[in-house]
Amino acid sequence: MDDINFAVLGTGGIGRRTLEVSTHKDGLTPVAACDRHGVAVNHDGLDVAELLDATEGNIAGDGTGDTDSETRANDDRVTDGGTAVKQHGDGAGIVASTQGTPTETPIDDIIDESEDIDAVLLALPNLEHDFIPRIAERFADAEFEGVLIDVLKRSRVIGMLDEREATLTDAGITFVCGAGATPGLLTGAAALAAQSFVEVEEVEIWWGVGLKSGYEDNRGTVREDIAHLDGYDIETAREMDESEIEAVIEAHDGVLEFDDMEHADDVLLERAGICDGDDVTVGGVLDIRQDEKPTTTTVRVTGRTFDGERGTNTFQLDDATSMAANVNGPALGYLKAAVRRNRAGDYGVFGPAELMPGF
Ligand code: IKT
Repeated sequence: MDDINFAVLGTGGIGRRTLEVSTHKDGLTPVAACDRHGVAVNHDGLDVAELLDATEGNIAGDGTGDTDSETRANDDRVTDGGTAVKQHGDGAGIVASTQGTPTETPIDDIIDESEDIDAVLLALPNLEHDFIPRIAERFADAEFEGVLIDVLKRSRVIGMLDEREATLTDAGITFVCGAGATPGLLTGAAALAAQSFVEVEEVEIWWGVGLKSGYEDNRGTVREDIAHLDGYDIETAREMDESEIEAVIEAHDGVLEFDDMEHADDVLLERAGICDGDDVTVGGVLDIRQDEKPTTTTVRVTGRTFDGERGTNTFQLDDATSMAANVNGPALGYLKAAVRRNRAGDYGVFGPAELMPGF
């Protein structure tokens, strides 16, 4: 029977929706959350409804990646160097909740409470490639023994976590990287679809997201996506102010198409022994004018069977399931799987193609 106390770093779209989804799941008790300005801790369980009410539309350094300054502020070891571009995400946030306490060191405050926490979901921006790996190191240095889990996207970050594997293992940490939708659910689906084959030739991930009403909540994700467009990278995307982001969206008539994204599904499938990372492609369409998905999210795995056939196994998400459902459900499912591993003494860095998520 699962009985898991967990914390969420970041109360942007992902952090808040994770808290919400957890209330529909057995065995998960959210006991701590933080944003740029505050922390909420209750080891008997947070009042999620009150916290969501207080933070909805009132995001403080929202943990979904809006600015370099926000990244710095979330990384409370680093004093803000003053590159601030004032943008969305500077409301009172968690401090507006009756459970919230103001702090200048939100992450350290959660680390201080972590002895009684089984798992920590890092729903933080990763607009500096090593930001999540550095957070992991801080938990290891503080002798946290438990699960860390993130929903990061970029392939190159996995290597940075692998470099820290010995430190994480020595501390007793089970780290799951890339546990959202892609990488995450869709990587895991590709790993299952590959089982029919003895050789995998190609994995194609193609996603569709409609974000009209969800745009405010997911500005950080949109910013991270823009970094994948031709002519942009993570540094330029980080420096853009809101009006520049909106100008890019406008210039594309509200529909952004991405081809050959640097998404860690490639590295994660390769490290699970399924295929060569070069044979994995990730792309998709983000439509900010409507909530309907502009295209059906599909994973196609092409390979050869032991008995000489060549085929393509296809996995599709229903157009009715939202990005929030497809990111946060799997994140909590992988969190459950990781806690089981951790309790069995299995430490180190894992990807979504190596674990079967709990439900
Ligand atoms: C992510 O957050 O995992 C990546 C985003 C795409 C999500 C795909 C969801 C598919 C669906 O709900 O059908 C995007 C790349 N930011």
